[in-house]
Amino acid sequence: MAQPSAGPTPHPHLAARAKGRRSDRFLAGLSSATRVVFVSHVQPDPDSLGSMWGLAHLTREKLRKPTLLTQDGGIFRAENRAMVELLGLDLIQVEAVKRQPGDAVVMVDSQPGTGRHSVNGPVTAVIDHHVTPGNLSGVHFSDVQPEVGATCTIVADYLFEQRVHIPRPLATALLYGIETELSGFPREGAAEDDDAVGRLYPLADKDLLAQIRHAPLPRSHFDVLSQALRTAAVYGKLVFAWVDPLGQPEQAAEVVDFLIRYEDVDWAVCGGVIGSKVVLSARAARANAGAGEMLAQAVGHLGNAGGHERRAGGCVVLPDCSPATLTAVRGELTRRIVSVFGEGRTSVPLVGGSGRTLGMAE
Ligand SMILES: [Mn+2]
Repeated sequence: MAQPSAGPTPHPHLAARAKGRRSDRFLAGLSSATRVVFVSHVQPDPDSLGSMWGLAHLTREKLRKPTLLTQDGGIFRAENRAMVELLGLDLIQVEAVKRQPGDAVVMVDSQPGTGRHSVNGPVTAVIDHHVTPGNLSGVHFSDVQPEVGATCTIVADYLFEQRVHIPRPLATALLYGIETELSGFPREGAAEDDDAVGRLYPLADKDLLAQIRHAPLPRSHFDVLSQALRTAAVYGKLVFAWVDPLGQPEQAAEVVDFLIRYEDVDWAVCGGVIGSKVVLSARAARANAGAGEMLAQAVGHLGNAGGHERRAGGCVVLPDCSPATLTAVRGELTRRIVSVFGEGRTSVPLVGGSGRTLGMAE
């Protein structure tokens, strides 16, 4: 299918590896599919949403095949909901998709076998940037680049490489996906991310972007921050907070983004209870901190965890919701997190109060 010649030109560093370009191999791997279904991790974030949308657009433009964008679990963060609504993303709950014989499944921003998604069955292609390894056996095409800050960067490269016109809402989504992954300090970004930002920015709707960034926040956002401040305990270079209940699962991440700014710590970890789960989030104040591996080590057999060098998330499913179980799990998680990230067993409250020794008070 002929493409408009007015499309963007490939970046020089992409043109240099024109032989066997990844975007060509990605598209070739889908040539026999009758439909392409895009999946991502649970509670898809802007990077997942932008990546699915970008690859679906590429697939439709270059292969003229029908596509489906799915949503695994809920989208909770106010900014992410605003992104979906304002940019008009068309998502179907992943469990409502009836698999057809000619379907190809493309997973973005995650890898099979990481416990971060509810999709089962064969996956044709994986495009991701997480350090946490998955099971790629049986996957025909994989492009995993942990050094790149966002999956949206990889997807934007494919679109530029294939000279596909990027509509304004999609450019806005890709830009926001990259921006959210590169937020915080130290940046977990690469030259490829900055290239993509520079090329997407002129194409994006800056007013909508501002509206998404400053989406109105629910009251629970402030309630959770208030609780986190009251429970935040400092163990050496770790500040650890516990919130029960969270208003929505992604608030644990909002807490650690807030607490990691404390000048005397290198780590912020938050555990939050929502329904029958404990959601965990971790942030490092330093580069190359191995946050994903460390949180996975701390959580161990209790659940699963993973992520990037500076940012990580995890989940522990509670065997039941009794107060005794919750107390035991909280105690065990606290001990494990303090032993991996903290120093000593004695904590000092971040605000007010006096020091405590682990196990004395839960
Ligand atoms: Mn990502």
